Amino acid sequence: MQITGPTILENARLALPGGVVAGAVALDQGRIVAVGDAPAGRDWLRHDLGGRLVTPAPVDCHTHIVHGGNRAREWEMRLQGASYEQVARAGGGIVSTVAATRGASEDDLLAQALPRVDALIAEGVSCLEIKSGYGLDQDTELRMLRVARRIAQVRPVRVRTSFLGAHAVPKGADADAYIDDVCIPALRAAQAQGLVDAVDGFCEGIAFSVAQIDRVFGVAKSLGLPVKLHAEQLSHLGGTALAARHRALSVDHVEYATDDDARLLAAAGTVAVLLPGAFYAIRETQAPPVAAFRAHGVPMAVATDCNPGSSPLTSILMAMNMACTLFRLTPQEALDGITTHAARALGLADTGRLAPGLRADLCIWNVDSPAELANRIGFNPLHTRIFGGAPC
Ligand code: DI6
Ligand code: FE
Repeated sequence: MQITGPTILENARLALPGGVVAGAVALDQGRIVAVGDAPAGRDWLRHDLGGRLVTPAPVDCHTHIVHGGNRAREWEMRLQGASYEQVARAGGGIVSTVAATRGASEDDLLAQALPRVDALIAEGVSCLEIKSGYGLDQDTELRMLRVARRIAQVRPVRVRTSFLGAHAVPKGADADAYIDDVCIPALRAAQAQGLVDAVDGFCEGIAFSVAQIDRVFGVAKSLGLPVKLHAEQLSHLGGTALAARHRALSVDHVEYATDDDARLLAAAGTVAVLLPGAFYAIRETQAPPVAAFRAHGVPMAVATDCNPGSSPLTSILMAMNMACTLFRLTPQEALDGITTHAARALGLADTGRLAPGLRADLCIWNVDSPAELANRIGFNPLHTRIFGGAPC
């Protein structure tokens, strides 16, 4: 498909938040300029989409896609019966990826990440969030963030970075000393170099306490950076309430969140990011409180959590499928979750919806409905990806 000037994509099914309508979408100069009825006048280039579904391009709002090595061996251990927490406490888990990441150069890390990035782009993803957190020392945390920024220079995709120094306690370190002497100084250095868009943490028994994360968030605030948090993934520790108090962009995982947590999130305007790939891969049995999120009006995003341990997933369509099958989201909720609410989880107001004035980041699919998009497993019905107005 060619888009050389003002263009109308007509005879389409348009996925709007809440439902699908028949109509057209008009693009000009990299922006969406009309949705619904095709504008008249002007010389528009016209493409008949033959009734295909047009959605906002997916946004993967939670990934650890930059990392060294893999954890296939640990997966084999877990297949023999070890739990994710047992493997972590035995020196596997996040800290084993830390060793592989520290040992990799910037070019190595980029080369390892790109095939995963390409898999997401092939499914239409236009924007991805990338976290640090496998360095746990200043050099490596900054190296990961530089690689994340480079990805947006070598591929047609936007990248939002999150500093995740508070991801795990390095082997042999004291958690409090690590936060004060390594994590916070690294955050300040990364921010000074323009490498950080948001600050994240892992609030969990095998990671950091509410008080420790609170210190990191205090520094984020003083630097003018928004926050987000891995919270209530394996147990209920109170991270969600902390994040709501800091008006976080998102809380992520939230399997063990409560009805009270949902109320706090709604009041704070914080997005709940559901990560069904991690739920699946670690054989979690407690599903997030979707009914409470719905009842209180908490926006639910869906993402891959692409990482080598708890969610070795590089398919946003599979994340959609799993959110429906495992968490019983409707396909429409799952689609809103990988578009509108995912953009909001990154604080992005210029993408994630089909609306005039937004960036022309959209996908044309060889399907009729969100259900058809989410239903098949391992099948990619992408017809055309349009990124900032350009098919690519
Ligand atoms: N929760 C997760 O699911 C990932 N990080 C986190 O805090 C797991 C990362 C890993 O297992 O390497
Ligand atoms: Fe994660």
